[in-house]
Amino acid sequence: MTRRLTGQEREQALRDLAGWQEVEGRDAIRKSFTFKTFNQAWGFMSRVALKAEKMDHHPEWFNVYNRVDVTLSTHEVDGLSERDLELARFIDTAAAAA
Ligand code: H2B
Repeated sequence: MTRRLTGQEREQALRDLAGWQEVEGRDAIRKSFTFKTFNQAWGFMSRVALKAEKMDHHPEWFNVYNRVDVTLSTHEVDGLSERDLELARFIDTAAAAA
């Protein structure tokens, strides 16, 4: 059962996740990643896509050349859930490995 994070849980999560910010006017988090090349950005997106399919939890994202802007939220609860935090942690690991 997925549930929406409490205010306290959200604050703690944002302290733990470096570079992730709250989206204004929406219960969601976002982070922008910049790589050296499109190839690296695409490789990163491919790894995240496979994880997203496995989790059945998908990012909202926007790519221009070497930049990928990622927004995470859980539609099911209309806000942030533990699933977003799990995906965010994976995304940070994938970005660091790119
Ligand atoms: N992704 C995200 N980010 N939030 C969801 O609530 C969600 C999802 N739900 N991916 C999944 C798919 C749901 O629509 C399917 C039917 O399992």
